[in-house]
Amino acid sequence: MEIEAEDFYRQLPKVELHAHLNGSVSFQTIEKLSRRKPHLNIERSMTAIGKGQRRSLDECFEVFKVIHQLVDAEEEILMVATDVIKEFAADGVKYLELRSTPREEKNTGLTKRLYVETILKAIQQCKKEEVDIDVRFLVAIDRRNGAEVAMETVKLAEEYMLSSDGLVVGLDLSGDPTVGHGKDLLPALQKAKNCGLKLSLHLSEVPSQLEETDLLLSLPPDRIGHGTFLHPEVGGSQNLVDKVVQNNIPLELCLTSNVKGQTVPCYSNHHFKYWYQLGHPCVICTDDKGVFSTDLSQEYQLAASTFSLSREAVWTLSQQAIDCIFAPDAVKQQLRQKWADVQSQVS
Ligand code: 6MZ
Repeated sequence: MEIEAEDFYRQLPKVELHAHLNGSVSFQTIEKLSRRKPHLNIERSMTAIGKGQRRSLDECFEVFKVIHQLVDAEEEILMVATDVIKEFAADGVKYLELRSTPREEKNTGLTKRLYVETILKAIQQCKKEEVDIDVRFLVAIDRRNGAEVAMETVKLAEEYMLSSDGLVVGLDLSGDPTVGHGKDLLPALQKAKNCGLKLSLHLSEVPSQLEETDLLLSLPPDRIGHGTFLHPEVGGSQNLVDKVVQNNIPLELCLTSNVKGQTVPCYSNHHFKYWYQLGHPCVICTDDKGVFSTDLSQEYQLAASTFSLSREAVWTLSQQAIDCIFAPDAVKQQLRQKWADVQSQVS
């Protein structure tokens, strides 16, 4: 007898490669945080976009500001990071690359260094508790903060890449895509690449970034976040597609995030279809599971129902995500074994 769809997707072992820490905070954790700061008067609609609701991308970025107010001290970062890791594990995620922008908060004594160390502490704590998930960290650059901060962030990331026992594996470029230009950040990104940090860059999340995308593809990055407007059917270009294909750069695709943030009009118009049909490596991800009220099982299920993927195709999709992780080959081998073990149990 075939197992129920919901159980199938939850039991499917999964890889999550595009998850922003503060966008991934669940409602339960937000409630705990709100109780600590009742003066902020946080309501549900301020931190999460419910079913059927949409916002502009600008409004989404306002939501992150509210969450940042709730999460501005060491203790809160530790709580948020451990809760998020455990929630991903409960959803059947076996390997997670979490990303977050180091922040300093004068009021609470938080420094960027302490920020990174606290996330690493959460990862180590979960490991000690034998939570069944391998977690790595990508240090994020918020493009709004400009070239100087980007360079400082790269130095911090490099330092922790060398001292964190393999937990820091790379760098993320994110933040409001309508602010700033990638050319200013190129030296920092180039430095990161030269010192061995893997690069995941948000590219063409909004239209009219063709020149920036072309420039940043010349690095080239190791993975692309979103890439919504890369292909010619949505105003991108064949030249950009060719560069992505020739360099075999995997795309991290976040269906609900793009639909709720209105950069994609509906699920069936999602660019997953274009890249999947091309046979190009695509990894289904959540982006901000708290803000967009989703989880990775649901995202796989939505991709399957929208694009008529068989269970076998879904299984292959989750398995192929292993090839795109930033951790070394030995970790990929362990994960492949894990997938094989689960497959032999269910069949
Ligand atoms: C671009 C995004 C994003 O870093 O404080 N972020 N950047 N596009 C998106 N699409 C919706 N979603 C999240 O997590 C929140 C930060 O992640 C980035 C933004 O910089 C946001 O402030 P952290 O853990």
